[in-house]
Amino acid sequence: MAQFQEVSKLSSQHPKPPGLVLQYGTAGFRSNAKHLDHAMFRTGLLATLRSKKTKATIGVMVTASHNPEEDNGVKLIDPMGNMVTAEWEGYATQLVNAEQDDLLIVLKDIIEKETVNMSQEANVFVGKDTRSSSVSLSQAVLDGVLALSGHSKDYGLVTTPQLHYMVCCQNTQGKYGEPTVEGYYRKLCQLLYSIVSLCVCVSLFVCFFFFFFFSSVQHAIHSFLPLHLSVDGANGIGALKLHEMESHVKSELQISVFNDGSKGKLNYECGADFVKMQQKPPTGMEMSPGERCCSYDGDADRIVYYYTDSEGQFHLLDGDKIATLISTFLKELLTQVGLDLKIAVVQTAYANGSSTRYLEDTMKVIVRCTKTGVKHLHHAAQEFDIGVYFEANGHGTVLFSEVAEEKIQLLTQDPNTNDERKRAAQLLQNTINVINQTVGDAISDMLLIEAILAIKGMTVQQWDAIYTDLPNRQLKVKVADRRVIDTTDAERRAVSPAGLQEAIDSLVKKYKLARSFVRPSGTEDVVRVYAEAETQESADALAHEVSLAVYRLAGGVGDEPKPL
Ligand code: G16
Repeated sequence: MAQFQEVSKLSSQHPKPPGLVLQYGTAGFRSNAKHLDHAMFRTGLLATLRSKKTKATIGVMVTASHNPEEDNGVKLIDPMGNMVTAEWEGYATQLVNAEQDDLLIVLKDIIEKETVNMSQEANVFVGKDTRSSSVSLSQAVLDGVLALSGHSKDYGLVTTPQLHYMVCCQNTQGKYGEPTVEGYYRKLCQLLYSIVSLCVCVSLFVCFFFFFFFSSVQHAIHSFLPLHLSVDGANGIGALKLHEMESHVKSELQISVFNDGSKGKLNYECGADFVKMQQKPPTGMEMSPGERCCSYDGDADRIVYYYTDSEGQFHLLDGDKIATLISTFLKELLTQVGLDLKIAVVQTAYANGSSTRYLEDTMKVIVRCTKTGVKHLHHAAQEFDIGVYFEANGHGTVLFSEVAEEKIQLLTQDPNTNDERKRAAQLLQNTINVINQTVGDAISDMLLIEAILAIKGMTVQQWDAIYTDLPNRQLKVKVADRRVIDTTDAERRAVSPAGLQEAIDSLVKKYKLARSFVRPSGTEDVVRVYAEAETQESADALAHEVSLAVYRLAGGVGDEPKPL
């Protein structure tokens, strides 16, 4: 077949280094950029097959997100904007790791297994982050699509969630929105405006003091706005996109962007991952006491908030605090509209114990725990009418079932609904629209959080005070082969190597309110160690002791972990 001849010809321009094996990790392939050219070309091939199979547009995002500048990676996006299925992750692994001479055999094998109709048209959307290596790597993806005669659309520099959004818009024939970056801003920003306007109306409605104080709604809006926020763009794509978005929200939200890529290095001492792991502000950020700030990661799919108090102490509001704020808000609105919808929060083992206790005991919402990786959380969240999912690292969003969306929409149109209920339903409807339901999205999450804080008249300090985090610490340990660690129970217990879990159990017993687990990272060549305890000293000591156990029992390399 002529198509396969083209694959052979073009793949020789993107040859696989013999013997190199890449693992499909937590969010796709990720490695030093110099190992990835063949992987990108072959991902282009696979995306084309997936598009033919599903008769829909597929997305390929070239990014290594929170990893250092020299790394790169690829995320594959399925028709509804979610991650590809586990089965296709398996095909991706086979295709990317096939030696050069076996490529066609593996390709044909996938076509046969999936009964892909090769005469079906294919469409692939491609995007990239700001890494210098992303230019040639995204070209390799486009070459892969071309080799199988697929059509591609190169969106160039976009955030990962923007590409997820485009794919979903395209495959829903515009029902989800317009598949352009402008369409994305319009959808998200208009809603911030309407949410904030509604907020003022609701405030006026419930608080007669304000009603008399402000002579008109118009006056009230202007007294209230604009909100102000400082954003650390991690020297990445998020900063570029915030500048692009500015004109859409300038009268509602004034954003000061730091680490915008004009001088600093991507993710270096900045960004959401740095802030969460180090529990300190990013460099390059000007912060005044009490001022609300947030950090994005390298592809703007994660966000964490923070502030410093008058004593200069740093306070982090991570994914757990974000999930709590959003689910509280949604639950209150559901009560106001009188809808009995099942709401749940999905977390991972990294969720702070205090957050889980607060959600279960005080808020009385269902809490689920899954393995790390948004694909797992997304899947679990789909089981509920409203599924709020957030990893502690700030990666998350909210999913509404079709039934939930329909019920809410019906209420906004029901002539028998009283004004107060209708207003709450409208607010819920607007909230749905501001949320990027395809994947975690720093920009969308930020706009939602800003709107919620405005609506509730809440300061960042009040938000932070909803519950107090247990002190915690995350460390990384280098081992010869991190696959020696296998886990169970949503990664909360290690089943190998022998003796490791027993060692962790006895270390945990030494400290009050303590918990610890280890797991191999799916994005970096390290083992991650998490510990929490009653005091920071205990959490630090426990994390160090567990790191030592990993180093000794799982084949640590380099120097032994040192106490903090
Ligand atoms: C990716 C995944 C996240 C995960 C993170 C860390 O984030 O999308 O779900 O939490 O990696 O994963 P691991 O602990 O396995 O290294 P990102 O923002 O880097 O794409």
